[in-house]
Amino acid sequence: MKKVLVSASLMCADMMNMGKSLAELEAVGTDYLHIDVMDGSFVPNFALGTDFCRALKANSKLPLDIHLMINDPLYKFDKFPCDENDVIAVHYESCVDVHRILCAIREKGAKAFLAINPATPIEIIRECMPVLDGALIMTVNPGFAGQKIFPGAFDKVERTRKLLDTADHEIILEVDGNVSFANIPRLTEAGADMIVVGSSSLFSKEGTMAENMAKMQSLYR
Ligand code: S6P
Ligand code: MG
Repeated sequence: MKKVLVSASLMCADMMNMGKSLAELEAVGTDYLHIDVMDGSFVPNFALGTDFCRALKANSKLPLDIHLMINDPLYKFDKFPCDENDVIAVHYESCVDVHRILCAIREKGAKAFLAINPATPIEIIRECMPVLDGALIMTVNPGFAGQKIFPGAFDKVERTRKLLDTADHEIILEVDGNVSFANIPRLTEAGADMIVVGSSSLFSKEGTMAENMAKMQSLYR
């Protein structure tokens, strides 16, 4: 079976039973906990934050995948707990000096990922590749779960894979947004090696978490 890293979007978990969800996520073999941090300004929604991340660190062994959808992340990212196994993703669209923050994330000891919105061209990734551990391609506009993938997402992922393969070190290609059972084959075939999974797959009400994970794994191409 192809190895694809699974990052579970906790925004889609049962907030009133987070301890149970964390235990289930560990049991089914989730690789990362995806935390959508939203400030109501960079995106039109509020969600999750530093206290939640600290609680996860204290209650789970799984590494964090912190997706910062906030303005001025340079002055805020170091409020989040992280170590060398954790990912911090910042948006190109949210900061003037994106190279500076990517370097600062690495200096802090975490993995630096650069996230881009559907309308942002992949070419901006090229100049940052020497300091990148991963690229996060948003396959929906950021802010909400339960959206539809944007037309052209598969082609964008394929072009990004080709670009990242020209780097002199391995760069992970993460995709986020409507990573559904129907879209997983095309996204993994296009070169995604880390998938953010939420309401349309891992947390789908169609099956148990274990059944949903097994179904996802059968769809990797
Ligand atoms: C969206 C956010 C995502 C969602 C995830 C939800 O702004 O960054 O991480 O939580 O995409 O999954 P789904 O299957 O509902 O699209
Ligand atoms: Mg996200």
